[in-house]
Amino acid sequence: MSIQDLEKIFQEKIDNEIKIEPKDWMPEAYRKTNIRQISQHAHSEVVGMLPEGNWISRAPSLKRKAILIAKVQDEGGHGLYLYSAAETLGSSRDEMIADLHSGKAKYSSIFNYPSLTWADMGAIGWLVDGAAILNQVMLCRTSYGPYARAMVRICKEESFHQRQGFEALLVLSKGTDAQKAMCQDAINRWWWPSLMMFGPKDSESTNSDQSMKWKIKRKTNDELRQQFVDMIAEQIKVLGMKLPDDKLQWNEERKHYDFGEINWDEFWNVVKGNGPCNKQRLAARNKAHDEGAWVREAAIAYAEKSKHKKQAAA
Ligand code: BYC
Repeated sequence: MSIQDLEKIFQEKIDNEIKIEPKDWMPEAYRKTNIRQISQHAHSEVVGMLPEGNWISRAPSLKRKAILIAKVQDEGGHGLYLYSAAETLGSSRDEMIADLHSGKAKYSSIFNYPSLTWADMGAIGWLVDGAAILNQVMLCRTSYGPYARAMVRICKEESFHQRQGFEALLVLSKGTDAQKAMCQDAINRWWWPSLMMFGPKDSESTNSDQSMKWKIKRKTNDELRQQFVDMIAEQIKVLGMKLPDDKLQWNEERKHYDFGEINWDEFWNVVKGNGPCNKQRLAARNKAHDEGAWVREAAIAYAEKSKHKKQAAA
């Protein structure tokens, strides 16, 4: 078959909402874009365990600790499904992890901010997982089959993550003056970085056009960000707190909330590795990887031993 025929079949599948599967022919750029996005997503899940992991030993009750452990474990699991999905495109896990650890690969900007108080656990669940879930519900319909299927399970778990975060903040918002202040302070610090999670403005987004055409992305960065603002601007009323944006206002004509300008210099600075915690996060990942070397070596040795035993018995 000629390359034109293969491209035609590929495009027809995309147009007819038929998923692209690992063994199907696909343009090299489609493969690369998926490897890029899925591996960045996997890295975000794994690095995303760090700001919350930091609070497991300091959770205020046994119940909160159990919930937080479950959430952080879920994130590790999400990373694993996503690395597996990226591997189906021909990239090895070792390669992807090496790129993360060397600082070459990107991961979500949000995880380069520090988690300073217990209220940050609520704010991360409500705002960060809230932003993640809007983006990820769309990805359940992404055109690459293994990625779309991984997202279905991930979304179910993210939905629990968001609710637990909101509930943790709700308790603080009804607490003492100090607890209320801690809740407001966490919202103030996490709001703008959460908006940055959706990526640059559409006019600056280098990958969006092509990814929308290939149905890898179903909504643009700005569309999802607006959807998030509209959702949170209503939910915050239940908490009786304020979003740190004087320009936030319902626009009757647009039927959306208007909001202030994001600090894009801050965003790009964090993406380029100069955020408050970039170095700390990569150091923690590298340390965990080095300290886990013996587990990987033991697993390989065990697999070899089992293989020899089977061969000897045959
Ligand atoms: N941070 O052309 P654009 C979670 C990069 S974790 C850093 O719009 P695209 C959770 C972008 O990569 C949730 N970099 O890109 C875990 C591109 O650079 P390259 C993570 C960013 O890919 C634990 C350049 O900027 N979710 O749920 O079309 C606890 C231009 O951008 C960011 C995902 O990963 C950023 N925020 O759109 C709690 C979802 N934004 O690669 C929660 C999957 C942009 O060309 N990913 N860049 O060098 C996506 O949906 C898309 O990749 C994005 C960006 C919407 C993020």
